[in-house]
Amino acid sequence: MPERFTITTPIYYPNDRLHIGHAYTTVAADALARFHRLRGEDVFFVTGTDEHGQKIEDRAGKVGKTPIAYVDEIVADIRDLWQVLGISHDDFIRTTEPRHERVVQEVFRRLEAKGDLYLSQYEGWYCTPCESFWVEGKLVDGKCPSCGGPVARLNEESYFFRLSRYAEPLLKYIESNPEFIQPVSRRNEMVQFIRQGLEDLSVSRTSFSWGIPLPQDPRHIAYVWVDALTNYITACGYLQDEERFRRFWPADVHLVGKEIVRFHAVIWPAILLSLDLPLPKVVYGHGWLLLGEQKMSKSRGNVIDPRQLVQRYGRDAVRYYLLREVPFGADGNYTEDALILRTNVDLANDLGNLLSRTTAMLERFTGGTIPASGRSSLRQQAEETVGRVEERLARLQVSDAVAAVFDLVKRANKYIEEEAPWQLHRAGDPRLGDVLYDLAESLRVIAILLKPFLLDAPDAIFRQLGLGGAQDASLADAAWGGLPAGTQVQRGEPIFPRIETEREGEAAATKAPVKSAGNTLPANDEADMISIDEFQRLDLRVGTILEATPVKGADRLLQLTVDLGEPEPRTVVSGIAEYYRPDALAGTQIVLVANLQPAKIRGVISHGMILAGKTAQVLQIVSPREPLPPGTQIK
Ligand code: ME8
Repeated sequence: MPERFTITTPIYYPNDRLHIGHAYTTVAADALARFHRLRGEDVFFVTGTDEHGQKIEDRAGKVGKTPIAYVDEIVADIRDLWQVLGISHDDFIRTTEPRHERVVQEVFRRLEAKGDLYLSQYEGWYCTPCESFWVEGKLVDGKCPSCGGPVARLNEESYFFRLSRYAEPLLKYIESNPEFIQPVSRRNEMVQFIRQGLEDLSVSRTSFSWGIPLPQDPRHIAYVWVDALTNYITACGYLQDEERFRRFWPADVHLVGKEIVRFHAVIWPAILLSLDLPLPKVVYGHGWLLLGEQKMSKSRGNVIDPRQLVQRYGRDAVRYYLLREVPFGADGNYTEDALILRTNVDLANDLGNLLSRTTAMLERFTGGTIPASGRSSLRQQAEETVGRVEERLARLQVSDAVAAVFDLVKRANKYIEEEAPWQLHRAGDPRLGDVLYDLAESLRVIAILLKPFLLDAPDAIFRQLGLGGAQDASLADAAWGGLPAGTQVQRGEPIFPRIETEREGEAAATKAPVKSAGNTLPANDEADMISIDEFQRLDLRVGTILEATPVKGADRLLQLTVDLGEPEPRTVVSGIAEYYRPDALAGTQIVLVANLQPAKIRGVISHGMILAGKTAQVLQIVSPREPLPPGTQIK
């Protein structure tokens, strides 16, 4: 029997449309689920919706709908969103389903049978957006300590769960299972919280009706958090399919946002202890996506719609950004600029160019046939990358795992520069075959390792390598050497076209000198000025000089070989020989006018012109302040 892996997301409130904060958790859980499937494990990945409670009842009332009609619409929208993002959940649980209502009622019976349920009076505060009870002393300036929103005074009859009884057993459990609450900072918070002592928890309400009635007293409805947390065992088959339940429970990972770790790492395990059920292996509380300084949240209304981003940039770009940008566990700022930059640099430039350069060189040098390989220079790094991805995902370091794959992408790009296959080709060097095989095989391994994270790119890479789709490839197939010699590559479209932004126009505008009274700068005549459109006709790009050699019979000229991120480097003739020694130029970054008509200079065809500043004494090549990927456009 294969190993099994159970992973859950929070079940989201369908009180409003979801935003990229929810997509963040769900895409991360999806990546982990896909990774374990890639390893051949039997995965159970569950997400769903938390549909009861006062918040939903109030919200539905406000728009004149019944709660169920209200949530039905939003739940349909949520299911559609997960489809748009390619989420591969095995179950979608709604707390309004009969299978769940039965389990919640039985849980209440069992808590009572255990002596953990008693009737009393709740007097204190309630935060409806968080669906949380608070004692006076915990409020901050009279507001909810979790979301900062207003709280309401409650005074009603309620059943209580003897949470206080479980403080000691919980502390012991946390101590002997250091993996249980992650990251460590959240574990420390929880330990501190429990050490202060746990009060019994109010677990029923009588002042509204949208929820599951307690079997022992139907005037009371189950506190929505007890209802919601129970979803995890319902989905695994508790009290319905004991065999399935034994197989999939306890969950390996409850992935949640940091604000609800308390419910998952204190209340939920206490309930499970009372039910004599095993506790989840890991509760991981990740950080927040912020918009400016603030948490993106439905109640604040400062939200970004993931669907729009997918429409604009594609699902792989959005998934990549969510998985890669913020170190998993920490908070991070969302900006669309960062999404565009990630896409252009990592996906279009690094990954996309590696594929297009590799397939272009194969077409040119071998007629598109994957050559046989003798010695490999990338094998070791590729093998280490597989290990690194496994090890990082085992520790739920999702962004670091993605970064490990892109380190291999970068290494392969560097390898092209180092080995200069076009020179090997020119020289008839037999190492050409080894180098080209290395590149194509690395791409195959990269595509497999990307399968948990990206959905379309791995297939596209496989197809361009002549391997059909990537859907059947498993992690075992990432072993080096799986690409058969003789395979015919099929060069295709760029897998990630660069995203051109509307702001290009603005950037160009800032380059125009500002005319003002008393301006001492040389003022341009209107007639001398060019329009943005004219400026934009210039294709200025960053390049890296690979090699510089003197041009025979011309003292002032150097012949440069420049990497512009294209399949083959460019030859450029430049009048800088009096200022730079050829051997000092390799590795220097330059700015090239890339769409200049080719010109023959002293018998050498020059494809472009590099920019430099010149005074009477010196000449300085224009370089970006910090290195940029070859091919980066200057705007
Ligand atoms: O809390 N950044 O549901 P919810 C990162 N129904 N993640 C975010 C986020 C942000 N800005 N905003 C939301 C509930 N999330 C309960 C859960 S579970 C038994 C019941 C994600 O709709 C994150 O995972 O308020 C957070 O914990 C969850 O959405 C809250 O979703």
